Amino acid sequence: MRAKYKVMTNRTFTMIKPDATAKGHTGAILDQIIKAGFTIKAMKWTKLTAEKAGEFYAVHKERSFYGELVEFMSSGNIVAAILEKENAVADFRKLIGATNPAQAEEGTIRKKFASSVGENAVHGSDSDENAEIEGNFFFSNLERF
Ligand code: FUP
Repeated sequence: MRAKYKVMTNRTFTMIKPDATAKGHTGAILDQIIKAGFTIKAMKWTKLTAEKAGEFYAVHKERSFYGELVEFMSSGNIVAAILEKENAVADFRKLIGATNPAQAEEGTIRKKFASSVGENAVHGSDSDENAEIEGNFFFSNLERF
């Protein structure tokens, strides 16, 4: 494989979701992310249209919760960010905890700040490939440092 096609393994992508921004948890969540050793490479405070939320979660199009997910993700402000750390994808998934906060480990971001499986405070990429795709969805090359 030539170097230019190599997907970076030290970056992930996150969103602080509308439930968490509305409840005023943005600062506390960012603080926990930074204290866990992640460096912010790109970040923006924004809001998804239903169309853009649908596009981001297109992989879930056939799932029963897709409509609700799109409605929720376009219901308020989000913070989108690219994060860097060694083993970023796996370490970040560990930091945020299980999709369903009821099953998330004590101390994880979802355990502390999420209220349900649908409104679960944060997103974290599930692979290096998706981290790259999702980061590109929100950020141009001029917006990452
Ligand atoms: P995760 O990777 O932990 O964010 O979880 P998934 O990719 O499986 O799901 C993406 C989003 O779909 C979740 F964050 C919330 C929503 N979802 C539901 O609303 N209900 C479910 O049963 C599963 C996921």
